[in-house]
Amino acid sequence: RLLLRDLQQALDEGDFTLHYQPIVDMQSQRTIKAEALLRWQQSVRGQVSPAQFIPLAEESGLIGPLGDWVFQQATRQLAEWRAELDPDFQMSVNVSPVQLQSCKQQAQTWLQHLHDLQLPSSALVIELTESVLMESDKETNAKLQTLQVAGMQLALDDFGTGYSSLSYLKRLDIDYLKIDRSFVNQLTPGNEDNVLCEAIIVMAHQLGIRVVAEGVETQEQHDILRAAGCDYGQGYWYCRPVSPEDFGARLREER
Ligand code: G
Ligand code: G
Ligand code: MN
Ligand code: NA
Repeated sequence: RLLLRDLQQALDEGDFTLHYQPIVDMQSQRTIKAEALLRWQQSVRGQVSPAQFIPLAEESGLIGPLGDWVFQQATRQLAEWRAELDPDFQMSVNVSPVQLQSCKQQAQTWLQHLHDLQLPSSALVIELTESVLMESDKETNAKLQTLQVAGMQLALDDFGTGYSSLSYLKRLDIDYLKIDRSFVNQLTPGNEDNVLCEAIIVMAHQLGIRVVAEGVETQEQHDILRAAGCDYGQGYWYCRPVSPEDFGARLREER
């Protein structure tokens, strides 16, 4: 059984790492952003997925310090890549709704941190799941608005899996919508289900929202999405989540 003690210890001893997965421009297939993904290599269990330990971190309050660590690590890496390889590079970070709710000064803390790194807020994309929008209280909305006014961008993750409502998209002024990989999986030429992805893309564009397709695993899926006007792609067909060293090497090769 996964224990809070193990998580706390992992944080104290530096056993968490971040891997990065490319987000590519569908037209040029250039890597223009990365999503930071948390990894935990545990001595006894091996790799433990965030899907397993994030809920425990949320229940216990450890999501605060853990989320801070992710933010600091990802932004430091971003500053390095922007300075060395691409001044326009962007980083996407997953943020738990509980993390947003638990820290009163979250927006200010993040903005100050970016300022210290001399990073413009627009270099950062915060990925939220629909649960944030569904349950969001006044305070959470105010925090998100503060971040957006400062230039930070918001992405709605796993789109299509929850109780999606486009009214949320408008209300929060979402910048990116990430089509969940369960939809992208189904894409095959001539399949009637393709209209789902196509409709999402058209609607998003009409609302001024750009679209990222997640879980692109085949060239066929890439071609269908590209033809449908999808802006960005992410998935094993382009590249798996990789270590910072491997990601840097990939960027260097592309640039
Ligand atoms: O890459 P992977 O299969 O491990 O991701 C599983 C889930 O964990 C995904 O839903 C992803 O959004 C989430 N996740 C990955 N990294 C982080 C993180 O740093 N913070 C939070 N809150 N969730 C994360
Ligand atoms: O929920 P979120 O979208 O943040 O999580 C991203 C998750 O998707 C990570 O666990 C990442 O490892 C995984 N992932 C990325 N690309 C692919 C893909 O092409 N196929 C599958 N099955 N998973 C992917
Ligand atoms: Mn995500
Ligand atoms: Na997702």
